[in-house]
Amino acid sequence: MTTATVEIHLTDEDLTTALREDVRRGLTAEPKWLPPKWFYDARGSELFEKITELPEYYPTRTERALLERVVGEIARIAGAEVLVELGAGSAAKTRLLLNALTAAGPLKSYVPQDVSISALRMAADEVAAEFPGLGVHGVVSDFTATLDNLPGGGRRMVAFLGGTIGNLVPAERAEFLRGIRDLLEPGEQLLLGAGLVIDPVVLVPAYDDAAGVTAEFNRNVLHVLNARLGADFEPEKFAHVAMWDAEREWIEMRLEATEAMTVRIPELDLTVDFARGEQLRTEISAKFRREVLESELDAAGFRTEHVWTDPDQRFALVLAER
Ligand code: AVJ
Repeated sequence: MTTATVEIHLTDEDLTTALREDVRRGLTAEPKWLPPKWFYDARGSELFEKITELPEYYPTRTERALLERVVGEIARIAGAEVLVELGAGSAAKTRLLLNALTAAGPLKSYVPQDVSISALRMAADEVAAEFPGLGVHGVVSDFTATLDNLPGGGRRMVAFLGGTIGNLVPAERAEFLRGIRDLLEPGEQLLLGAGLVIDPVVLVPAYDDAAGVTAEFNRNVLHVLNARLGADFEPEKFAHVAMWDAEREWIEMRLEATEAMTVRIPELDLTVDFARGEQLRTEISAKFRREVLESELDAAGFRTEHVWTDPDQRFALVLAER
């Protein structure tokens, strides 16, 4: 049986150092904020999986159906020897791509990247078992920190699916796209999944579901701070807020203090005051117009080869070439 290899460029200690820096910066800022990557401990990842199954949360199933429909076409234009998947997580949509790319031709290896070693190990082993003959080489790293650890050699296609590009603020997004472009050789490709701007009547409930799963996911970041930094947040005293920023065209998730609170974070030697009604920003999820996607890719040095969308124009898959 073939086995997957996993290379670790991110230790638990690195993660704690990054978390400490982010929390100090974000919670001493005005207004307060935290980066969304800290939602995803084991519980947060489980809650996210539950979100993807909610009736209101259309992005995952829309992207999946779209990918199912066009993956053959993608594979025909692609000709990739190596599929690199950023933020692979459980690699749920990857099988579709791997099936199509192996059927179409020269795919030799799959390189899943993720911050979570446990998710990556499992996904890499499963794919290796399912696709004998395919080399599987996982990379544990933080793609917002560096892309340097991703291997070269073989014609690559980098896949960044799920609409996670929208969780980066515009400046981070530009830097990230430029980083991928710099990593690639001419002729190599990026496959990007991105949520499109749609009616807020559909959009907002996707981030504020009736069952309250997204609210729990949002509050999970406070549980993470309690567990990893010894903070004494009372998560149930924070209310979930999801709002559409029509000007910047992004959904913003916030946690609103339902009463005045003082939170201690002993490992940072930090005390943080919340006024009643004060909001802490925990995530942006930007939605795009097609032209904006293409112009941002162009600015980063990519040429858009093809854009596919679902019939309701809620989600786009873009194939771009360096
Ligand atoms: C990680 C990009 C898929 O922004 O839609 C889900 C995370 N946040 N519900 C998104 C999320 C709230 C999600 N992605």
